[in-house]
Amino acid sequence: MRGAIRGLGVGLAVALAHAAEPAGAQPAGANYDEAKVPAYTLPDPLRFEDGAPVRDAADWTVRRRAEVLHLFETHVYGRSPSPPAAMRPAVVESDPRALGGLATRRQVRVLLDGTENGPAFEILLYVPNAASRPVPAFLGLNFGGNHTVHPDPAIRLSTAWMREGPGVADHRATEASRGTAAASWPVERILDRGYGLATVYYGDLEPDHADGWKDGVRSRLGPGVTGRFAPDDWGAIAAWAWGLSRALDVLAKDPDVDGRRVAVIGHSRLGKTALWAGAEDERFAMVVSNDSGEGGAALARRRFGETTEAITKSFPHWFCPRFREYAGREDALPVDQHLLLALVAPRPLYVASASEDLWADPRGEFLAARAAEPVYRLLGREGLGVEEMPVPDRPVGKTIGYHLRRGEHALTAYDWEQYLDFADRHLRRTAASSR
Ligand code: GTR
Repeated sequence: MRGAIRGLGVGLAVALAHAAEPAGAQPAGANYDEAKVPAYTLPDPLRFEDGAPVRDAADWTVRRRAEVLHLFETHVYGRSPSPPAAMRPAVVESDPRALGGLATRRQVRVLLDGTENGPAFEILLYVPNAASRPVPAFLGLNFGGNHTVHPDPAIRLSTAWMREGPGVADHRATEASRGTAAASWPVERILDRGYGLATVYYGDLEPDHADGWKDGVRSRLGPGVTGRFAPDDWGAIAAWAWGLSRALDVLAKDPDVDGRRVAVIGHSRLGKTALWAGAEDERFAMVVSNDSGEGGAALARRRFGETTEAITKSFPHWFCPRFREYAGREDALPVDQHLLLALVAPRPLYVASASEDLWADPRGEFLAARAAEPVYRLLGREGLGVEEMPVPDRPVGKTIGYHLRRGEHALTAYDWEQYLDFADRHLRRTAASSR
């Protein structure tokens, strides 16, 4: 660890010197030495595929943005289907005095083909009772079932397939798993700050394993029913992101939620998912990526920590089949992750890293945010506004926010506090905007 510091840019050297706790054991066989990061050239966000310059906001908004989106669809995440016409939400539980009166709780089962036994997912929604409605809200997928985000006994226990873990028996959730992820979901704090919170179990959309597509929306709704996926058929990340957009369809019709002020958030693989959802769906008013790493906010060309080879080997189902062709050939990629971040522009974007999470390449996440800035500026927004990577626990940024939290790979109360402050800056109704 110490040796590696020599090759670092000044900013990160300072950052890591400050955070000099030894990083938790990072997966072996990866490069964690900045000095070994190969030279690379990033695709220019402000140049069309044919080499012509993107001259102004209209050029970006009308043509270049669509070009970049198409490249991610056909080379990284895959093409997703349009919303199902027969989709129908059904409120299965609600209580106006949940959490001791702090919130209104609603649980909505979204029937994707309109039938009770068809593909479906469940939204758990909390709306603060003290705030004037409709409220801005955060929407995020969870890893272990809605019942894990809070010990509230009224949350319906998920009956979907679960990865083995605490409180899970034979891939089914048990009562013992209630509230086990509460540390990542400070529900009362979010409500106290005047925001609603909506969450969905990502496994409702597709169980997260190589054959998960057989039980998920990819086989029950879109192409790929046979399992022979075309090179640009949607992967699991695209399926989870598609689910976030379907959840937004429902929230946008909820009288208590302001559908124009919904922030999409995700941690790690669900951070990659939140970024793709925000890139594809411009209805999301703000996008938050927490420690998303490779295939998320981190630049692939740096080959630092997890690489395209490693991720497509470990999780072949996450991306479209064509993405595997770039394993070890990152320079041949027609995109890199700064372009994914640029697709969120001019909307507020927050990228966060953790100092010990080298597998996710914190510096690569910061550099991608910085490299997306020219698009924000072209669209009249200040982006990060800093050149150097900040030291730990010192958030920076304007319309692009960034922090390097001291510590491990996790979504913590500290991270949420920064996202709530950022949302206050960008989503709060000002006197002018509420007219
Ligand atoms: C790791 C994976 C990362 C990240 C992480 C997570 O196994 O290599 O890309 O997605 O999982 O989602 O927790």
